[in-house]
Amino acid sequence: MSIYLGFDSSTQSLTVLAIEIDGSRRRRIFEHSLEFDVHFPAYGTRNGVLPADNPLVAHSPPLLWVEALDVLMGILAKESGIPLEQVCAISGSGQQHGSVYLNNRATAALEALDPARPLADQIETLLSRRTSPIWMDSSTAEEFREITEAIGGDKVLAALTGSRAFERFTGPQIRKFSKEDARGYARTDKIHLVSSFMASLLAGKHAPIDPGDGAGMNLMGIVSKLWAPAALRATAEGLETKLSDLKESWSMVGNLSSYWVRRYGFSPRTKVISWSGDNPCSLIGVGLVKQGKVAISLGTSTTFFGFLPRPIVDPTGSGHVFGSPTGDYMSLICFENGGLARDEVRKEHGLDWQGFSMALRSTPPGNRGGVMLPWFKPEITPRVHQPGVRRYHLDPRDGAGNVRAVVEAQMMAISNHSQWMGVSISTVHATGGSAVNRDILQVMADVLDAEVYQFQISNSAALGAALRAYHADGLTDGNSLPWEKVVAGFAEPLRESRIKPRPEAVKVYARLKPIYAACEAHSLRGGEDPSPGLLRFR
Ligand code: XUL
Repeated sequence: MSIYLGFDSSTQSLTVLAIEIDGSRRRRIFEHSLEFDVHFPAYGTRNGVLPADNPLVAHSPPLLWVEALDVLMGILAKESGIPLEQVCAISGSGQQHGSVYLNNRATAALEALDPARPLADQIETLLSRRTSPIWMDSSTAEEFREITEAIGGDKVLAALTGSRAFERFTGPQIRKFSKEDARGYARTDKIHLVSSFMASLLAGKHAPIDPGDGAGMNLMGIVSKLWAPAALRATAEGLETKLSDLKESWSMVGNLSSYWVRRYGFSPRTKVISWSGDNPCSLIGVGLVKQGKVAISLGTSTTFFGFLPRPIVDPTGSGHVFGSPTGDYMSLICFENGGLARDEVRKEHGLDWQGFSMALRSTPPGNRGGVMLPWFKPEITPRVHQPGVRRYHLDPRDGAGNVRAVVEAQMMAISNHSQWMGVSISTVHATGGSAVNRDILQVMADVLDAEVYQFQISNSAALGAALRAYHADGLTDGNSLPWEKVVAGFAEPLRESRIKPRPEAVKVYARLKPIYAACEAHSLRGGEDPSPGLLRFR
C-alpha cells in the first residue's frame, strides 16, 4: 500500500488530497482545504488577494501560503488518520505566474529550518519582496510592451516562449519590480514561482521550476524548455543568475526536509517531486494525457485547455502553450472573470447557489437577447484594461436575467476565443469548484454543443499533483508507468454524470455567439452597434 499527497496552492485556499494505491485498488483517503480569508484573517486578504487602490494591482502575501502549509501539515498529522510515515511522495500545484522573491540568506536557512518554530517566522526574514504579484495582476502594460519591443514583436515572443507578453506573466512582473525597486531586485538572490517556492519549503532547498509552469513566464523557450537568453535580456539585468533551474516535471527535488519529519512525523525517505502550475496539474487530474478531449476548469479563473503533442502558437494572440507534466504540451485560454464574477452577480441579487441554479432554470437559452460582458475585474481574454460590466438589452435589476447572462457570456467567450486551437469539441471534462453545479454545465453543453462530464474529485489540480507524485515515485525506483495507467481509476469522468447538449438550445447559441463577439468588438474597439442584431435575435 502506497500513499501520495497532492497539494493545491490556489488563489483563495490551500488544499491537500491524499490517495492510496494498492495494486489496482485506488482511492482517495483524505481531502482538506484551508480558505485563506477565513482561516488566516490577520493577513487581511479578500478572496486571497491584498486590497489595493489600483484595480490593476493584485498581490498576495507569500507568508500566508507558508503558514497555511504548516497548519495543513498539522491537520494531516492530527486529524487525518493517515500514517504519515507511509507517505511515499508529495507533489503539488500552484496558481500560475505568481512569483516569490528570496534574499541570499534563503539557501542556508531552508536547509536549517528549526522544527520547534513555526515556518512562517523563519521564512519572513528571507523575503526580498514582502508581497507576491499573482495571476490577477494586470499592472505591467508598460513592461510587457518594453519586453515585446526589445524581442522584436508579439509574434517573435510567442514563437519563442509559447505566448506573447501578458501582464500577469512572470517576466513582465519581474521587470516592473526591477524598475520600481531596484534595490529590492538587487537584494533578490532567487526568484521562484508559487509552485517552486512551495516545493522548496518541503524539500528544504531551492526547487526547480517545471516546463508546465515555466511556460507562463515569457522567459522559457517553449521548444527547448530552457531559459531563453533573449527573453531574459529583454526582461531584467542579471536575471539568469536569479532564476531557479528548469527541470522536467517528474524530477525529484529531494527528500522531505527534517523540519516536516521531526515536526509532524513523516518518514525521512518521503520524496518531494517538482510542483507544477494548477492548469498543467489539472490536465493530469482530468485524465487528458493524450490528444482528443478538452477540459474547462471553473475555479477562481476559468480556463479552457487541451493536450497537445507539439507546441502550436495562437495567431490571434490570446491563447498560450504551456508544457504538460507528461513532457508534451497543452493549449490554454484563461478568463479572469470566472468564479468571482458569478459570485458577484449572485450576491448582487441576494441569491444563494440554489437560487442561482433556479435562476438558470427559469430563464430561456439566449436570455431573450439580454447580453452581459462580465468584466467585473480587468479581463485577460479578451484583454480589457478598464474593468466595468457592460450590458446590452439587459436590465441590471433583473436577477434571473443577469445570472443567465453571466454564465452564457463566460461560455460564449470560451467558444469564440478557442477557435485557434482547431479542436472540434465533442466532449468536455468539467472541473474546479463550480463544476458541481449541473445547471451551469447545461449552459456549457448547449453553448459548446458538446457532452459535458463531471468527476468524482472536483479538485483536479490537487488530484493531478498526487498522481504526478505517484508517477515520479515509480520512475525514481526504475518503474516507468504509462500515463494512461497512472490516471486510471481516478481521473476518469463519471459516466452517469453526462450532460447532453439540447438541440434547440444549440441552435439558439449558434445565432447568438457571433452577436456576442460583436458586443465585445463594439465595447472594446468601437465596432458596429450590435443592437439591431440583438433585436432581430429576440
Ligand atoms: C492561467 C492563469 C490562472 C491561474 C489560476 O494562465 O492565469 O488559471 O493559474 O490559478
